Amino acid sequence: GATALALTALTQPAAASQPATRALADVIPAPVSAKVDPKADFRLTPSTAIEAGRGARQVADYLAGVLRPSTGYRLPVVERTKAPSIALELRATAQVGDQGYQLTVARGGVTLRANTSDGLFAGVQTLRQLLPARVESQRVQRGPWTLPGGTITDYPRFPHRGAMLDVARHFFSVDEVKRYMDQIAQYKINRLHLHLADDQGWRIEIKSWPRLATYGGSTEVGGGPGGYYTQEQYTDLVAYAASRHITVIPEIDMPGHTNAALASYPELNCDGVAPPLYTGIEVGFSSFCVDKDITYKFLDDVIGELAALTPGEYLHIGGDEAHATTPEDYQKFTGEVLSIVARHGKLAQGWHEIAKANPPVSAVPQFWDTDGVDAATAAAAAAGNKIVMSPANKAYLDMQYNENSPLGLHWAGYVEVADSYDWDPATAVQGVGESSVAGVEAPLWSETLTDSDDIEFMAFPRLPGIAEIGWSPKSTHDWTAYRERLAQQAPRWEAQGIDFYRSPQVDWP
Ligand code: TNX
Repeated sequence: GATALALTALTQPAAASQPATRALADVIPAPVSAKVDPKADFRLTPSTAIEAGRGARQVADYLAGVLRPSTGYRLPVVERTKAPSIALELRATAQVGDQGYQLTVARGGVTLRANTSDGLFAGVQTLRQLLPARVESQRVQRGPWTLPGGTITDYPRFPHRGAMLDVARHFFSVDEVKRYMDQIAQYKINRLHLHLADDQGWRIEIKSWPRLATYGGSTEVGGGPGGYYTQEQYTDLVAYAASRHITVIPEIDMPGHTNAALASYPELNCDGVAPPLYTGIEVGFSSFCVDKDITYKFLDDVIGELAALTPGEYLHIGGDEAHATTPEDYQKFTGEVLSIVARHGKLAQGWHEIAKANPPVSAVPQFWDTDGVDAATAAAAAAGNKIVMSPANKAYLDMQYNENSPLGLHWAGYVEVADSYDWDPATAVQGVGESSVAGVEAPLWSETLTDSDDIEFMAFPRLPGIAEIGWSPKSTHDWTAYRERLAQQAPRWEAQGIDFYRSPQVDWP
């Protein structure tokens, strides 16, 4: 049982590479400000409590859940205590906005303050990284559990810091998606964009058009069995994301990337003939039938059901690589889809091609190209639209690291860890300045990926760098310092069972 484990752990030597106390600013993403107080270290003990003020209970329970397995401490979550504690307080906190926090570590205890529970959750991720890496183990480890003294004041540069997972090319189970949510939340990623439909598969149950999932979801790249989420499973995923303070943005890609839907319902095709299911990796060959009324009835049903499953403000309407749709048809189609989304009370995100369709100012084009030039995206920014930055040669997690990488593609180039860290969202696209940037997103396309091991090998170590680019002040951006902070994440990933790429650009411990 737990006691036996605790005793075994006590007899194991601490890893030599892990210093007893971490440095206050050795966190990813780098904090806005860290004022060290070397006399104010705080040590967790078996009698430490977690104090949760009004509105802080959920984050406090999450923190306890992170700390209990490795410390073996009880860490009761209480409303008030005189015992030394980690206190989480939701209260007016200057400077940090609606996502930031202030964390003070003093001899007598730790105080984490924020204006919102999102801010408290972000602060908990910092607190967690300030403890020794073995805190991430699922088994009892030996202490000491010392937090470095001082105060961190921290808040994000951009509100939107996203990851995207392509569950269409290969299907990932509910548990695999939850695992990725847990991993990205550590780096203050607050959006998970799920690419739910593409040529190779439709992955969300739509009750009014059931064959989308049962037939359109029945295969994947390479011919495997595919799969789909029932609405109940999807709701569970959305709730799990919310518990990690992540908003899910569901994508139905269209008018291209739609073979799975076209294969499921012949009436959606201009010629009334359903194409076969597709298991290859070409893009740009499919299109919804822009001139048929049933296309818009279908989309109204699909978007209606998806909107009802989505507590977040945004639905993603895809719109990329519509090479089988004429420019005129694309304009017309995208205009219709944008109004359907609005009718269902949602705002639209879409790949940057949607900027060509006169989107409303609330729509968010997501830039994915590699050359940093797109006139329509620049015009949208000038009109007041916010842009999400995902330049493929920097932010695409499915690009191979080098020519020997066993997974990934390289159409946007090879993207080593330093490359993915070497860009600035405020200068990534000509004509789109800092104030037009909603944030960053790291897409992970899954043509070559089949399980969590594959996801982790591509996302780690690049995802933390994209997260830092989205969160940290530009003034902290420095590869030489970053690669050292990054190296220190490795024992944490090992303790979490994350199978990461040991890039030769980083001196891993
Ligand atoms: C391009 S860039 C795509 C996806 C592919 C990806 C592979 C963009 C919006 N679309 O359909 O999966 O490249 O890297």
